[in-house]
Amino acid sequence: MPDVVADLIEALGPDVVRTGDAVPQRNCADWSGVPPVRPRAVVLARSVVDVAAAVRVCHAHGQPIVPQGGLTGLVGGAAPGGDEVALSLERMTGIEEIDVDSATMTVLAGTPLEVAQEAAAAAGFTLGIDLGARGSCSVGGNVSTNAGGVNVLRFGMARASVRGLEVVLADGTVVTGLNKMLKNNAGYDWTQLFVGSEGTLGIVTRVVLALHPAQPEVTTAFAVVPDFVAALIALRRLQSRLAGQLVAFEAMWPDFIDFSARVCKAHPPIDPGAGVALIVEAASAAAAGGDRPLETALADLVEDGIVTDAVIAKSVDERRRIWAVREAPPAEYPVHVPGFIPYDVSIPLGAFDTAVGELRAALSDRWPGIMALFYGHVADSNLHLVAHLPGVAEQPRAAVNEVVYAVVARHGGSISAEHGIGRQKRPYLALSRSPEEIALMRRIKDALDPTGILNPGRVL
Ligand code: FAD
Ligand code: LAC
Ligand code: ZN
Repeated sequence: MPDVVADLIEALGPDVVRTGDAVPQRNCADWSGVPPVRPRAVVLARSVVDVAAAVRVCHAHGQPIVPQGGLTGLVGGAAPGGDEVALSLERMTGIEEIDVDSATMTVLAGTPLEVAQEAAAAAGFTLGIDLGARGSCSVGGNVSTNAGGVNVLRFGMARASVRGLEVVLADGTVVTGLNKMLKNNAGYDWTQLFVGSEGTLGIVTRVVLALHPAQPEVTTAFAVVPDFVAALIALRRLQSRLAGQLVAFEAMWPDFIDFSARVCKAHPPIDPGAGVALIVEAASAAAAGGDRPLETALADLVEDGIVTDAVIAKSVDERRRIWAVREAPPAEYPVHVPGFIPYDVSIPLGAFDTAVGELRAALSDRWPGIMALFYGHVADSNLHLVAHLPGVAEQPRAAVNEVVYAVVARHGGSISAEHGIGRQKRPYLALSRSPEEIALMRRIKDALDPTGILNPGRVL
């Protein structure tokens, strides 16, 4: 019987199916830092027809498949094993339609997020998904991980932007549900089942995204508060003053700011010292002839002694430089701290400050000199932590996980706020989900992928 690779080549040709030295290096790893592994083959699908054909062949052979988008995932979900076939969507790019009346956009799953954002803006809309990896990550990857990012406060997680999907099931069946309507309760909303399923239930090939009216202007501020308690007071005050106009509220602790400035050369516009730095962004009413409500609200917070100092970006370039303080480190970790251990936990906001203190103490007690950078989308209860032991070739990933997740579990948090479980967090799923929840997930997986060929070893 011909092997799976021979059958794939026969079905799709050698330009689509690459093996051996013809496997591109980029398809051998994702951003999570797991060592690169060359998969058995890479399928560079050109269309949903190619995806369905590849999945059918793999299904017939019981061949494991790892779906790949932009490969910016941080949990090893798209990093291939040597016995897997990587199914890459990177050639399946393009905006198929912008429906102005429905305020939706239909895109091929491999489309880079930034391309979709720019197309939405050109048509007078805003796309509700945004994250630092926007230039490289794909819309299909954003959907498959239910990505969070910097605008969740205003627009929700990726799932809130999904109106319809086309997916290829584990046996190669194509299911097309390109719904554009806000309301459609005709039976189960199966599309949401695939959102955040990390490639374990099906391959996403097309996405209908909800669009929002273009924001005429945003005001971006870099502010400093003495501590996290003040950050929470500022958040609540801004939320009530700006009534739904708050788009981003990011916090960065001193170690992160120091790394950003010293290592990435992204200097903050004001020195936060020992305080917590914030990036706050809000839609402004200036275009409608009003004032800049964020500016006024921050001035009041300074007067009340809650915010120590704040600057407002006065130009596109100043805005870019403020965001660079937040976005440069995650983009540069692999260069400066190879083997870095990233976390995207969530912690109830009331326990956040205590948990940050406990995490910092527990890590430095156990590993004196450890680098621990704290930052995050704090309005979403989402704390990022990046840990790295200087000069250590083999980072003690499992031991650091134990220390971090013990604190998270103690405070009733989640081991993943936004990046997902992938391979790297799989052993810890039970810290955040009950046995009954995991058993339900297993039943869903078994129903949709009974032979277990889709992204095995991820999530479950
Ligand atoms: P990949 O890495 O290619 O894949 C991710 C997972 O989805 C894998 O399990 C893969 O098998 C599966 N998959 C990919 N495409 C498909 C498909 N079409 N069908 C089925 N399964 C598929 N994440 C956040 O949530 N918020 C952030 O703020 C954020 N910031 C980041 C900043 C940087 C600098 C980096 C490097 C990453 C960041 N991430 C963030 C993580 C990552 O960018 C997101 O998880 C993103 O959604 C992954 O998209 P991707 O196309 O790169 O997916
Ligand atoms: C960020 C990624 C790490 O927010 O999720 O920078
Ligand atoms: Zn994030």
